[in-house]
Amino acid sequence: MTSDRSAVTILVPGWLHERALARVDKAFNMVRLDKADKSLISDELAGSVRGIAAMTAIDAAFIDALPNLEIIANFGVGYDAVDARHAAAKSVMVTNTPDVLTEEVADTALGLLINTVRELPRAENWLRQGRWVKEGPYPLTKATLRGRRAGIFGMGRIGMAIAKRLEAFGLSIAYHNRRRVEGLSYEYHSTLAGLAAAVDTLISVAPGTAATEKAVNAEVLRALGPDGVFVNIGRGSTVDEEALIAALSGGVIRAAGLDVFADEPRVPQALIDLPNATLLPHVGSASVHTRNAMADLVVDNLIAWFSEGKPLTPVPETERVAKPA
Ligand code: 8YV
Repeated sequence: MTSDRSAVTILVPGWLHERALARVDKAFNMVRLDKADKSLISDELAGSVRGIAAMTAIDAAFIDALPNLEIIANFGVGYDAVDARHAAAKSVMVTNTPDVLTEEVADTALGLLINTVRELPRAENWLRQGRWVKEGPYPLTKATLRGRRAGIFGMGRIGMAIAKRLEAFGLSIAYHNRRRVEGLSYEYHSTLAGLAAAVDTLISVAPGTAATEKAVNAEVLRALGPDGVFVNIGRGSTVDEEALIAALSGGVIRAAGLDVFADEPRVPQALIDLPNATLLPHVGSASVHTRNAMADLVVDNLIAWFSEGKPLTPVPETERVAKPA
């Protein structure tokens, strides 16, 4: 079967990592499209596409426009942009890129937390702007990591890797998930507001789903309290950004460190203007090393599907989807 692969059409809508493009092109018949818009699909293309490799939104209409589609290989562990439930209903497999980015994202989360608490980017700017010479030392930071109690919203693989690091830093750890994680000794809270009330440092690693939409809201931020620090390394959609801006400007919480936003790459000017917000342009997994590994996993999933009939990392919604005979 392997020798047939070059005849299999894989559609790549929008931008994709270069290494993934090169490997898809080598292993399959790659067709590129400006974007995942069904009006761009010709009748001929519609019938021939059997796989998609993408890091863009793939909605139900796009899936429906491709009658012979078998698999969507998503670049990223988060697959909120892919309608996986619709894919499952249409017997289309969806894969993501877990594990290979876990440690990188956890490293970034810790860096972002320390930058937020100890104001390191601002301290560096102080030096660069010549203020150390002119005005003296950078002011002592009001916040410290010492004695902090961390709460993790989303205790999956990345949440665990963050917790391991936080333990090494001497912080206590609690978490909120839909369900308690079997065999995990960290304190569990059945509600996010309950977790926020019990800690002063809330780290969101939660995926973007209907259930987590704007879950970090005014009530949760109030519960976190005036020394509270909020870090988001998961998805921007899990936060009510207006409530966060209000909490940061009104002293409801002390500071926030954000790698993800509701409408990327657009970041609200009000957040950019806030001195107690530390902002990163969604770089959680963005090293050459880790993005190469993610690119490889995207393509290896396609290869495994078309040669073995089983992908390496299916998402839970489509775990039972079988390869058409
Ligand atoms: C990716 C991410 O960069 O894996 C994820 O879910 O958020 C990032 O690591 C992103 O998905 C690519 O768009």
